[in-house]
Amino acid sequence: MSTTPVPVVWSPATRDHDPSGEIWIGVPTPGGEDAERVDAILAATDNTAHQLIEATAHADDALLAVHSPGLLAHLRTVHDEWLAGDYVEQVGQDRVVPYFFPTATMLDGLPMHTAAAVHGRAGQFCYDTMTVVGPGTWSAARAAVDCALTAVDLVLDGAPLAYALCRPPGHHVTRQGYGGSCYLNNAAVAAQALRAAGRERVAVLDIDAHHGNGTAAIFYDRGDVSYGSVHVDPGAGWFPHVVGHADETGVGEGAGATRNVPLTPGGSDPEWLAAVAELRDWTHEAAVDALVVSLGVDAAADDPESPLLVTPDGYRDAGRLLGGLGVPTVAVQEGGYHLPSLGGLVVACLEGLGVGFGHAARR
Ligand code: SP5
Ligand code: ZN
Repeated sequence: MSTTPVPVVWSPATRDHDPSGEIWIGVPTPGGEDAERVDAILAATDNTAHQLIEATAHADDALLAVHSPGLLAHLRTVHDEWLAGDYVEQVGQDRVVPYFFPTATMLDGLPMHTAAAVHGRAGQFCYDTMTVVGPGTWSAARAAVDCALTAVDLVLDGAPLAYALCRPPGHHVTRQGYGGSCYLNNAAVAAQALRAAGRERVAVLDIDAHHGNGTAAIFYDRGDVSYGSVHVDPGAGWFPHVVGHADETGVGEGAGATRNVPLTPGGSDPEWLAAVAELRDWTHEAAVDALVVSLGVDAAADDPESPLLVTPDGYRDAGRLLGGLGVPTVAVQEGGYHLPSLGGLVVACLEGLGVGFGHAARR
């Protein structure tokens, strides 16, 4: 068996984002999507099984292929505008936190003008109160995209598997809306970049505990990029609440190219791995040229953000199942918030993924 290490693409700038908490159900809470996550994952890698590679800067093309110019401009400038708007002095808030959301129900058919006030504009792009923007948010989110695109380059250059240590995560970001602790959709950018490089059919398989509503929405009407996800059932009350149900299967050319497998809270390895196997078989039938794995490890038993009870062995087995597709694979970090176990879970999944490609297995 080969001992080729798995490339782990990271960037020091992914530490720049410091949400300093989140507003949840109206209450400031500690959050959990913190910079320490990057170091927890780095600390679990070793230089036999993994090769650390620093991300290289990539142009905005791939980003503009999945996000609106308006969203990118907003994220790039909104914190500076917030500082200029005197909110720190007036209300003591140095993070961009929306309070007003121009939803379809609010507009009720009226044409929308862009809000003049920054505090009125934030909710045009951000759909929750948890996903705040601070001074380093753009730098980190943009660096996470560079991690994903550098991992794509490695796979296009022949690596069977590359892992992007993206932080902040991305799968909740739609074409022009961010939320769920995510700002730019790293996995969607990676999938689109693989398509742009000539891979005819790409699958995104999302094993984060939450439904990746952003990725699902971006590719919902497309047949060339399929989206499959196992996640805690939004119908049982979990984020993202209104989407991620099993009856969402795609539209138009994308009909049949979306598959959601919602799980009952409390589900553990047997149920979760059965769902991963179902997604694997479904993807196999689609004969894809490349795979993007949205690798969230918040389905783990210790994780504070989900009621699923997956074990490290479960994550290793999930990696094995997906690695068994034998398709060039970019794994992109999504959620996972329990710092003591986070790195081990990621490494276990990568180990399983690598087995499918003849990487060294350690157990
Ligand atoms: C990428 C990802 O995993 N996003 C998860 C977003 C879901 N968060 C919704 C629930 C927020 C509750 N947070 C309570 C904070 C206690 N630390
Ligand atoms: Zn999640």
